[in-house]
Order: sequence, then structure tokens, then C-alpha cells
Amino acid sequence: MLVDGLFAETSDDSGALVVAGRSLSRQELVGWATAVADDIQGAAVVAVHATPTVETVVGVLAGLIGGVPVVPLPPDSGPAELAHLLGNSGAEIVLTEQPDLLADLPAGTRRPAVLPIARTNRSSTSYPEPPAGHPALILYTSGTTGPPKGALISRAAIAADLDALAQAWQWTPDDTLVHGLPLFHVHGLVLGVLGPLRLGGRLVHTGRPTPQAYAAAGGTLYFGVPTVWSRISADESAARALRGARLLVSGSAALPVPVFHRLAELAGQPPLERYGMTETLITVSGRAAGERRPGQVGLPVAGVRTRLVDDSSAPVPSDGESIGELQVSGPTLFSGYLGAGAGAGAGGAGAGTGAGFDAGAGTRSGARAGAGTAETVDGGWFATGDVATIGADGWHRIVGRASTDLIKSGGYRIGAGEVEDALLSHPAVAEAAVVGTPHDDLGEQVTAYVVAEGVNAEQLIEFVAARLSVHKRPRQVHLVDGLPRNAMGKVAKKLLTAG
Ligand code: MCA
Ligand code: AMP
Repeated sequence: MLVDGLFAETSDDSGALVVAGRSLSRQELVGWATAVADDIQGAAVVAVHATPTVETVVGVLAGLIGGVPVVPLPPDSGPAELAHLLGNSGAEIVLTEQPDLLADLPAGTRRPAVLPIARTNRSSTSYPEPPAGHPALILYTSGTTGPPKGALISRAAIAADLDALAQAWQWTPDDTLVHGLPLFHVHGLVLGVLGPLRLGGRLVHTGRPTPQAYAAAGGTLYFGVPTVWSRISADESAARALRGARLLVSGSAALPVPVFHRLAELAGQPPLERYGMTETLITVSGRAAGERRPGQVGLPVAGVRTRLVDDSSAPVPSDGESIGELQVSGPTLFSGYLGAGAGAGAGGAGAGTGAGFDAGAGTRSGARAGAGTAETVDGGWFATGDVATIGADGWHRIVGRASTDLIKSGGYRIGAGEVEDALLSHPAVAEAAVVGTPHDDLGEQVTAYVVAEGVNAEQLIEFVAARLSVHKRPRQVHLVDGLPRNAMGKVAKKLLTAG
């Protein structure tokens, strides 16, 4: 058994993991990860430098085996981003193959110990299963303003979600899952790595999600964000190579309808769409055995309930036409944002566990690790910020986001405020407003409107790139004389893109 509770026992070693061309049997994986778990014992939180490698899988599994919450670090994080992730999470150890990873941290930043994952020793130490509400992962995700927030994802939430998806997608140990998604988000890490570890079967992680790599992998089950599916649908031979697959799954952003139809034609089936969030995991999905509808994301998965509300929190009818904010409830919800103060408990996920990460759950976490949920979870319902319709037959359509300040580019969630703050830290910049604008390949691109003197657009893009992950840098910067503001003095972002 890998880990009691969270991971299933597999009767043989067939379910190997292949990451970027390197293969590992389950037995090797567990022995290696347990040896790392032995070394991180006593840490409140461990960070894992989440490169697309076997080492990342080992590092994350080490935390799960040893009961130490894991913060995956995007490998292209800038120094200030790293400082925030490490400081905010209270990570005491960073697992990385890059010994100088923390060399450029700003002066005065607390430096966790750096440990390599690569090692020759293996271990068979047996660790007790932590409480179900204990945080397995702390996933940093962007809000509309400020730096990313750490969402506490419990072991119970992960287990509930993966089991619900196994049911919806008929996902079994006979499957070979193929994807090349980043290993620091729900899609690539929770579904894409912990999925096969819990449910059995083989994983082939392609390093990068290119059409050629997907075509060559020979899987039964494929995961991709819409940008990946769009690139595959534009590559006829890659798309045709997927004809042998059992199921193609799309999520993290809206799948363009033409891509749905093109894949139906070339790959012999359209992707099955599913919807989720870092804070809720995957809550709504099509069914492997059911119909696929372009532009719709399916029905709630087992254990999840959904509802629509209007601006005054009044119910909105499920008639397929009325639009409201989507709220979700169920055992897959997160336990709160790190450091948000003690909260009421996030419905099913945190319930009965003291919100998982407080002293009450018996962890070694420090005082800063209180999990607050009151801010976002009301009576067990989480307000997603997504605007949707629900049909009389239960099918959900995501219409868009309530706020223009959260951008989805290539499936990455990007807070406008974080990019604006980076731009404003340039001495020549007086004002900055960042919005998402339509982009054929990425869904949305990061576009900035900036009031500045003595600096050009390229210099500003490079300036942001030096501070934030690659996908957060603006693709386009418009230098303008002033920003339109409403009577309250707030930037009227809709006017920026209106014409
Ligand atoms: C990027 N580049 C740029 C700029 N931005 N160059 C100049 N100016 C810019 N502003 C560079 C990149 O560094 C890269 O260079 C090259 O352009 C191509 O970048 P890009 O077009 O972004 O393509 P890509 O690097 O191939 O990335 C596309 C991608 C990626 C593979 C689809 O966006 C991706 O992995 N997305 C997945 C995100 C994800 O997993 N989200 C899930 C969140 P070079 O080639 O030299 O490197 S979880 C979630 O949403 C919920 C739970 C859910 O429902 O799943
Ligand atoms: P993240 O926190 O990065 O997990 O992003 C979650 C957001 O991605 C959701 O709030 C939605 O706006 C968007 N999203 C995820 N899946 C879909 C989908 N299938 N269709 C449309 N939007 C989606």
C-alpha cells in the first residue's frame, strides 16, 4: 500500500510512472519517496520545486507519506514570488535539485533548508495516515488583487474528488493517463499525478504538452487545457493519432466550440469537458458513458451540489437561460486560505477536523497556519466567481467570470492586481491597468495599459518577466496618456477594451 487512505493498493507493479522519458515502478517510487519522507520529518511545511520531473513526483509523495503539507513551487517563479510562497506558507524545507534556487531571494527573507530529492538510499518506514482533514497540499492561486493565496487542500478532498472522477470517467487501473501539464496546479498534479497514484494505472507525463508528445504516448486517457486541445486539433496527424484513446478530457478554461467539433472529426471523439477550481477541485463534468455537449461542462460529480444565485444572493432558476453566480458545495472543497484566520469549516472537507491545519488536528504547524473559510464559504457553499446557467436537466454552461480582474491564459489563472503591482514597481510607471483580452491560442492574453515616461513596452514586459512567472507577463503593453476612471476613482477596465 502506498499510503493508507489516500492511495490505493496495487496488486502488481504495472502502474509505472514515466515523466519526461524517465520511468519508475511504484515500488521504486514508494521506497524513494519514503526515504525523502524520513528526512523531512518534523517540518511544518515542505516546498517542492515543481519541475516536470520524476523528482517532483517523489518530493510531493514524500510529503504525503510523511504527513507534511506540500507547497509546489512553479519552477519559473521569480525571486519575489518565491519569497512570498516560502514566507507565506512557512515552508521549512525546500526540496529541489537546484542547490542555488534560493540564491536570489530578496535580502532579509527567511531561508528554508534546501534538500535534494535525488538520493540512492530507499526506506520502508511505515508512517501513520494523518487525519483526513489534514492538508495534503497548499496550492497558491491568484486573487483579483495582491499576491497569490495558499489554498489548503485536505487529503479527504483529494480522495473524494478522485473517486468521483473515477466514477464519472470510468477511470480504472487499466488506463494509461497521458498529459504534460504543470505539476503545481490541481489539473496536472492532483488529477494528473495523484489520480493515477490513487486509482492505479500507468502515467505518462510528456514533460511539455505538445501535440507530437501526446500523439506518440499511446494512452487511453488524455488530459489537456483548451490551448493544448486547440494545438492538437490544428495538427491533423497528432489528432488522428489519438483515435485509439478511450477518453480525452478538457478543463481549466472554456473549450472553443470549433475545437470540440474538429477533434470529434479527427480524433473520433470530442473532448469530455469538466469544470473546477483550485478551491473546489473538479466539481462538474461530463460522463464517459454519457453525451458530450459543446460549450457545456456537464453535471455535478458524485457528492457535489451546485446552485446559482443573483447579486442579492437570491436563487436563480435552473432553466438553461437564467444567469447567476455558480456556488458549489460538497466534500471536494478546500479548507480555507492559509493565514486567513480561524473559520467555520468548509462544509464537508474541513468539517470535523478542526479545519485541518490548526493545532487541533495534531500537526506541527506554526501559529500562522490557521485555516479560515468564513471569508469564502457560507453555510458550506463556496462562491466560485464564475457566472453560469444550469439547465432543467442539470447540465452546466460557464458563461464567464464575474470579475474582469481574474484572467485565464493557457489555463493559468492570473490576477490582474499582481501584474499591476509588478508594473507599478517600475520607477517610470505612474498608473497601470491589466485586463484579459481574447487570444486565439491562449483563450485570453494578459494585456496592460500603462501610463509611464521614458520606458517602452518591451522593457516593461521584460521588467515583469524578471519578477513573475512567464505566463503572467503581459503579451501586449499599451502606453496611454491616462486611464479611464469612474466617479469613485476606480479604473473603468471595460472602457479600456471597449473600442
Ligand atoms: C510567453 N512567452 C512570451 C510571453 N509569454 N514571450 C514574449 N512575451 C510574452 N508575453 C514565451 C514563453 O516563454 C515560451 O517560450 C513561448 O512564448 C510560448 O509560450 P506560450 O504561448 O505560453 O506557450 P507554452 O509555453 O507552450 O504554454 C502553453 C501551455 C501552458 C502549454 C498550454 O500555458 C500550460 O502549460 N498551461 C497549463 C496551465 C494549467 O495547468 N492550468 C491548470 C490550473 P519558450 O518556448 O522559449 O519557453 S488548475 C485549474 O484551472 C482548475 C482546477 C481546473 O479546472 O483544472
Ligand atoms: P484555477 O483556480 O486556476 O483552478 O481556475 C479556476 C477557474 O478556471 C474557474 O473559476 C473557471 O473560471 C475556469 N475553468 C475551469 N474549468 C473550466 C471549464 N471547463 N470551462 C470554463 N472555465 C473553466
